[in-house]
Amino acid sequence: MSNPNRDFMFERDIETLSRSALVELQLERLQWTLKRAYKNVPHYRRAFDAAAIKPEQLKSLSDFKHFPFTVKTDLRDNYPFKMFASAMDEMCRLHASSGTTGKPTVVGYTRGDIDRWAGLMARSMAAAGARPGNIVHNAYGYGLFTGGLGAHYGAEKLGCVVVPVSGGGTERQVMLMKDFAADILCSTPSYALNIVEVAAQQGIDIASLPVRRGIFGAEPWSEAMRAELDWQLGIKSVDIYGLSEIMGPGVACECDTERRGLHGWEDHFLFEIIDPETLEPLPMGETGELVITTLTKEAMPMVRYRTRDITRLSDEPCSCGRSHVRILRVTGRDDDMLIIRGVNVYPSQIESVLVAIDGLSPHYQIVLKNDGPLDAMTVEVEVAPDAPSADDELVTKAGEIRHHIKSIIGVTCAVTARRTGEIPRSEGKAVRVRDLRN
Ligand code: DLL
Repeated sequence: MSNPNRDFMFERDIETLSRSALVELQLERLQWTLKRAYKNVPHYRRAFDAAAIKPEQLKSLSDFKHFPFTVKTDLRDNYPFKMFASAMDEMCRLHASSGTTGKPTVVGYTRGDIDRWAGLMARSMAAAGARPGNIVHNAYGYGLFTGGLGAHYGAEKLGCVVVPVSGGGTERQVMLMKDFAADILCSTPSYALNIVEVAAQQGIDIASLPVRRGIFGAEPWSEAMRAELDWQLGIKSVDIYGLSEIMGPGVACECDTERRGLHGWEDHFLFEIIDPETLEPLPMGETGELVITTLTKEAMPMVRYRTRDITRLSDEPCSCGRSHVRILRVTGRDDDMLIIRGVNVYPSQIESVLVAIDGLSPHYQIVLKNDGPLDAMTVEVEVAPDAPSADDELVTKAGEIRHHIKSIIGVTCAVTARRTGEIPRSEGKAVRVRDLRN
């Protein structure tokens, strides 16, 4: 007999649509999007005119490569509302992402956009193993960040009971997870680790609680971190991806059948991988920058948005039966890539090495400084609470870690082993890199 849980899908017909039907739907929706963008958004009209291309010239998906890209500075240049294709009285929500410098990036939604987003989050959460009636402990931040409200509306749409705790107040989170018997934990992976640690400090065996799935995203994390979270929490951790400019969380999500790559919802988005140097589209399976086009967004259509996220696509069939392409784990952004003595390194690669070493906690930070004309990197990592931590023992441990980083990633760096509590804890997206360069 088939397992009813495993076969559950939120929108089976769409999730299992044939490739040819998906392509046909994408073409129709892309033509609609391009026309709407050109007609309603002066930025797109200027950009298409400069590229000497009109929406009507898109006859098949292969014509799309002639359309211009959109980049983050386009959103900043059109701050706050000039990227909108809907009038304010047709809209119902604004979100914004803080950004490290200057003005935030503002995004807007119509009522229809919010409903479609809730549907895609419900689809994602169902793929991750959430079921109607489940209690969802939502520790993504509420507010301008899309994580909290995105997961909230999705969980409700799926028929779950949401506990809208947001981030922070970690001791109380542990109490609520236990007392309300949450089935599903939604948070950044780094905040989930914080919750694990605080539970241990309170003498609570978190692995014995009923929670059985973690839906983790909003920041890069490694397979090693997944193994750690699965084990510590006694759950299956699932990766969820999204970005404010495109919608928020739920652009893509892993299924709990394979947990190998995130199904990107192709009825609402068109995914491309480009070479970030030449800007040419790359064939299926090659690694490059993810470029996303929205196909159903009314308030803020995004045409060929350069995410800066580095990944690859896979069209290998998935045993869950979903036909939508898989986006492999995003290991970092090209603007997060560090070049240390000529070697390219992503923080998540350092994480993979650290999580695999005995006697360490998963709390780490990378500190960058100038070393003459070069960049110098120091990895600061905490030893596990029960590990030896006399001064000389920390020095020995640091030497061992340095050796592992050198032999696995090939980069020479300094390492400082720290005692419990010396690395700041995350309540949302973790700050993995402290950049002290001039
Ligand atoms: O982080 C939306 C989100 C909320 C996704 C909750 C998942 C869960 P932004 O704040 O606009 O939106 O940040 C988007 O975060 O371009 C990636 O660089 C990174 N990111 C998001 N999800 C993942 C992930 C939300 N699963 C930026 N793995 C994106 C790696 C991720 N990086």
